[in-house]
Amino acid sequence: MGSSRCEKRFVVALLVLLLFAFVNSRGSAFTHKKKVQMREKVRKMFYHAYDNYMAHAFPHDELKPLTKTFTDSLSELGNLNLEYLPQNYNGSALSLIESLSSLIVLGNFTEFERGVIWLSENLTFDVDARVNLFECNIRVLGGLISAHILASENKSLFTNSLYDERLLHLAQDLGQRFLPAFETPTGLPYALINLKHGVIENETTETSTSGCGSLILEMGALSRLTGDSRFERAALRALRKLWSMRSSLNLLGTTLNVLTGEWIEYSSGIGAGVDSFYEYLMKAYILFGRDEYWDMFHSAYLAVQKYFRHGPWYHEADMRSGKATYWQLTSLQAFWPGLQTLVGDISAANLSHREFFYVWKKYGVLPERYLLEHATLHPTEKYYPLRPEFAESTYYLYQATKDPWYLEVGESIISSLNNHTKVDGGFASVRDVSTMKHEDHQHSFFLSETCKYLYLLYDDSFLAGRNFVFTTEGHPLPVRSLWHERLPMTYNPSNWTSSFKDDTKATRVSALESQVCPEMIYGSKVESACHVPDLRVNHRCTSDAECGIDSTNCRKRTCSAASYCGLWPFVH
Ligand code: DMJ
Repeated sequence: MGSSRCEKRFVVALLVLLLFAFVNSRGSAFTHKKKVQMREKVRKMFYHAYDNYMAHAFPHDELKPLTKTFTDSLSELGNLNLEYLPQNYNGSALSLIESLSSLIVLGNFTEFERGVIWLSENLTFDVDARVNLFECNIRVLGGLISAHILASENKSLFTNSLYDERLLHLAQDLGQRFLPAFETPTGLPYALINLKHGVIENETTETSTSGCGSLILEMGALSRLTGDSRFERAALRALRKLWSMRSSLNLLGTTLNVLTGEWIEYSSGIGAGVDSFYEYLMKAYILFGRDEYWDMFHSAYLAVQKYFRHGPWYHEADMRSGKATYWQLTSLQAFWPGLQTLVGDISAANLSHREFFYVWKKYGVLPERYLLEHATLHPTEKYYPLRPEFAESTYYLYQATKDPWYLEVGESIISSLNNHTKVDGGFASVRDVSTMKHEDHQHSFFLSETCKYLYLLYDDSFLAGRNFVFTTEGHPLPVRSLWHERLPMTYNPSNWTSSFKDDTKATRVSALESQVCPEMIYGSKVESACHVPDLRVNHRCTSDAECGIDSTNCRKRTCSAASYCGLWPFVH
């Protein structure tokens, strides 16, 4: 009996040792060499996409990788009737504009310079093309502004000529062409604008929350760079109007009428039609330091956590009642853990990120829509158009925690993309994730976002010593004290969560934690975001005392038998 107990102890000790060895080997699985290999894989992916675009589609907007032809998608986004386009229209080199900041992140200044010179000499917005204001803002205006800043910072590297600020002039010209869209009684902009003629007669008056509520980063940056305040004023007026339309629950709908300021679709979530609205409130606060943005974001964030969140998932709800409407996961929602990481709500981010990864693994890539109640694909929205959101969140979570598990997730994303979407002529969208049948389209955000976030996951030297905010299209904008009304003390690399490189030094602080965590009194009710991170960034623990407080329901997390903090159910 005594010896068998001893044997058991020995076996247990051995198992513990093996587990330790396994955990350590997982931790060290990503050696520097492996990171370099992964980075090089992503580099190859980017150039496979970029070179094919340049060979078969440039200067048109996007590549059709199966037929090695092109699509002028920017105008098509807003202009279903192609007869609006002039006959000799050659597109707006959209994928080149989108690639510029990625080329700098990859360290290819020569190709960046070539692109800047070509655009400076050839790009014009004086075309009779009807474009989607939001898409044109995040892709073209954002791409040009970011590239202008990067070109100005690296002026001395230009070999063939001096950088003459031409990208900024182009951005200013484009911004001016946007302004007529804002001339509505509400200040909410039309969704579509003709670049040459302004708002056309009988233009649709319907737009989305993200369409009119996420213009402030690019328009604000344009005003700061040019000294012309009209752009920022227009975007801010629209944002304030939109915020004033929130319900008493601090929720917004998805679509609205720009002339009357009335909601059309009352159901909303954190995905399509709304996503970047939340993102831009938080990022505008970081970029411009205005408390107004933080106040809006804070209220909106609490409302999302309260009415949309169900465990790690986010469903949709009616803005008036807060009652759940659609129980669906959408691919666009996958940006949310990244945004939560910026806020410092790491454990909530980690939980959701794991669920997105579960669905990613189930299908090989993320389907556009997934029915949570039935754990199945949506009957029609089964596609995966090379979206970046899941890679983006993986990048943010790795930056904040340095947990090598996220590097493994990145590896899995990279192999899925290479296995399922790489074709001879570039990277093709997936039409149906259950068959992996392709669609002839390489979206420009694959170049500006998907590849960029994956590259930064393994090599973030571009960011060394600098603070950048990435726009919703992945274009970096520097956080400048000159643009700031008040530099947030917490947005400082030394006390930001990204500095937690060493597990033993981790402390329970998070970016902007002081503003997320305090209790707020609404009437007599105490409401709180109450997030306290777990002691260790990898959520490992030896006792309950090392676990934090869950941000959604404010319940204390406990340490499981497997030494992991979580909201574990009681086992009787
Ligand atoms: C991108 O254009 C942007 O990330 C946008 O905010 C959402 N959709 C695509 C990528 O999926």
